[in-house]
Parts: sequence; structure tokens; C-alpha cells
Amino acid sequence: MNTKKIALGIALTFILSCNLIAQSSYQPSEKNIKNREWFSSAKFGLFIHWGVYSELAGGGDKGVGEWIMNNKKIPIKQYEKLPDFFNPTAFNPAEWVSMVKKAGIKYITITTKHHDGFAMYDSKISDYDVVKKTPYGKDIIKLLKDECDKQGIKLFFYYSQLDWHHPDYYPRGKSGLGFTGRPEEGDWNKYIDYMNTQLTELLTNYGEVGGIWFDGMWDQPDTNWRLDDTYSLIHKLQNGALIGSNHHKMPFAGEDFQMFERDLPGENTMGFSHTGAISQLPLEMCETMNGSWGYNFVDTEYKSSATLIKTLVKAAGYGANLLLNTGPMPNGKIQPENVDTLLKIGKWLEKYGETIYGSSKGPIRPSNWGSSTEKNGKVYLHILDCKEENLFIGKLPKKIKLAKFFDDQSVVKFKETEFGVIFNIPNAKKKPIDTIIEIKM
Ligand code: FHN
Repeated sequence: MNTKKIALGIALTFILSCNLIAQSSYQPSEKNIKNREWFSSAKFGLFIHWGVYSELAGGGDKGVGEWIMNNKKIPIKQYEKLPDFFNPTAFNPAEWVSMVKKAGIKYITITTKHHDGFAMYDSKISDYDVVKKTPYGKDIIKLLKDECDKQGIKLFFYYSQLDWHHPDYYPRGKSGLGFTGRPEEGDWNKYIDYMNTQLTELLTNYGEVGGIWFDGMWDQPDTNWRLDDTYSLIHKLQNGALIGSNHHKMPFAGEDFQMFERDLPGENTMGFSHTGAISQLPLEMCETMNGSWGYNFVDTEYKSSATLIKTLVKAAGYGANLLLNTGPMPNGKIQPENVDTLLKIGKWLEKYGETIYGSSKGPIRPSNWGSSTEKNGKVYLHILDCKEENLFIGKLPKKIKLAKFFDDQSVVKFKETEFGVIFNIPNAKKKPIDTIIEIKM
């Protein structure tokens, strides 16, 4: 090895180790901590998966939306024709955001670029975006952000690190293989630089954002993603922005919240959360309304509003937010079935939101019968499933002073034993979705 190479090696090792030090010593700014608190109290967000893939509407296969390029093996050359037909003239951001507010939703997370690599905003470093490639020609993200600012809704940006379109996303990971038509070569570092430039655009041209929601690292978990460069760049550009990454692992240094895909924290029914571990960071679970993220017109297995309210309540019992997804249609409208469900959830929240928003996880861990939340010295038991008239829950940390049904404020009978508490819940007092007991201790 010549001296030049040795010097380069030393320099690289130094840069890398500096990065590692910087990552592990990440200190969130005051603003970031405040935003984390806000985030934890928000409890309900809307996830939006929208891109040119919505035109293909899943191609007749349930569960497929934004993955259609990969699943149907559509080469880049063909997929690149989709933007020519993307013209969502019925997109009305004011209508979206008003609906969101009515539904009791506190923030939106929208796909700025999904795995297909197509940017839904005006990117300067790439031509592959909604402004330059579609007849619509307008910056969707800007239109939505302006409206969110107007109506006081925080906007988070989903950004896919995985990219089936960019030639330098090489070496390849587990998806986007064999069909794209990209040459089997590329410069990984160039790709990361490209990604960081796009993130810089997103964090400088749209005002203050809630944060960045990363996805796709699971495509190649052992690659050097230069996370430190990316995370420190984001926190430098907007020190209040929260970073979360859907890598399905415990959060890495530099991240501000932990997310769980289609599972409550600590559960792994979907096989995504490889670690059952829950961190001390703010938590969020995301869920679909049918079985697809992007618009899918044959996937009509919609979860009912009751089911989704129960999910929201259980998530809150873990101290986690629910980020509930909708895949808008190619004309720019949100599916009416989804609007209907969201507004029903909003109606429920109008009445019971006091026990959810701003709460932290309660003293009793969620289980089959329901969950508990806590706020301003009160514990709320959310009874979601109880066939009997007596419900036994575990031990509470203190003695109960008073227990009342939240709905009519009538007193609840209970018995404290050395093993836990038994509540008497007459059938006549039960509510179809959630019977809430308010406890003062
Ligand atoms: O592959 C994506 C998928 O399309 C979707 O965006 C979800 C949302 O959590 N995340 C990925 C799978 O883990």
C-alpha cells in the first residue's frame, strides 16, 4: 500500500469515528424536546401515501399500491410514462385539511418520495418530480404545507431512503431487483449525497416541518447509510424537526421517536418489529384502513371506525400515537369510505378526546379487556371488551378514592384486593366501543 492510500485510510477512519461520536452524543435541542412533548400529546395523525402509483390503483391485487412497480416488475422506462397521466385536478388541500381537523387529527405525514423514487414536490436536483413531469405541474407538498400552516396542522415528510429509480442506489438491496433496467453499477455515496440534497430542499423550501419519517433502510440493513451525515444535516437545518425511521429496530442515535408498523408497541403480529423492545422516546404506530397504503380499488376490506378507535385507545394505553393511513385517488380526492371512517372517529373524539389527547400511558398495561391512560391526576380505564359484569384488573399503584363512569359521572362500585381491583360494570352502563371509567387515587 502506498503512503497516499494509507493517509486516505487514516483520514476516512477519522471521519467515520467522528461521525460515530457525533451520533452517539446527539443532544436534542430545547425546541426538539418541546416538539417531542407536543408529538406525544397529539395522539392521532393522518398518514398519506400518494404518488403516481395511485393511477394503477393496485393493478387488481389487494395489498398492492405504492409497491406496484416492484410487484408487477415494471421497468423504469415504462413506469416513467405514469407521470404523463397524473393530473389530480380535484386535489383541494383546504378540503383535506378541514376534514383532518374535523376528524380530530393533529398532524399529517405525507410521502414526499416513495420507493419508486418519484418526488411529489419541486426538486431541483432531479427532474423526476411532479412539477416537471406531470400535466398537473404544481408542487403538491407546497400546496399542502401552505394549507396546513393556514389551518394549524403540523406536516411531517415521509422520505424513502430506498429508491427503485435512482441509478446510484447500488449495491441493491432486497427489492427493485432485476426488472428496473438500471445498469448493474452505481456509486452509493453519490446516492446518499443526492438523498441529502433532496432532504435539504425539503427542509429549506417549505418552512418549519414537523419532522422526517424515514422508510426503506430495511432494504439493506447492513449498508453504510451515513446516518450521521443525514441526521446531523436535518437537525442543523431545523433543530426542532423530529426524526423517526421505520427500520423496524430500536431507534438509532439521532432519532427522536420510535415507530411500529401495523402493530402496537412491543407486538410483532406482522413480522416487521424484529425487536419487541420499546424505547423511552415518543412512540407512534402506523396502520392502514384496508390492507393497502397506496390507493387500491379492489381492497375493500375496510376496518370499521369502531375497530380503529379501539386501536387508537390501545395505542394511547402504550403512550403511543396512531398514524392512520389513507391512499388518495389519482384525481386528488381522499376515498369517500376513508373520509366517512375518519369523521366517525372524529365524532367519538369530540366526546372522549379528553381521555386521549395529552394523556400518557396509564398504570395498567393494555391487554385483552382494554387499556388505561392518565392525565391531570386522573386514570382512565378504557374497557373495550368485557362480557362479564365484573372486571378484574391488576394492581393500581395507589388506593382508589373515587371511580365514576366517564359518560354520566355515576359512581362505579369496585373492590380492592391484594391482587388487584374488581370493578362492577352493569351491562346497562356498557358502551358499544369503549366504556370509560375515570379514577381518582
Ligand atoms: O414498503 C413500505 C410501505 O410501502 C409503506 O410505506 C410502509 C408504511 O409503514 N412502510 C414500508 C414497509 O415497511
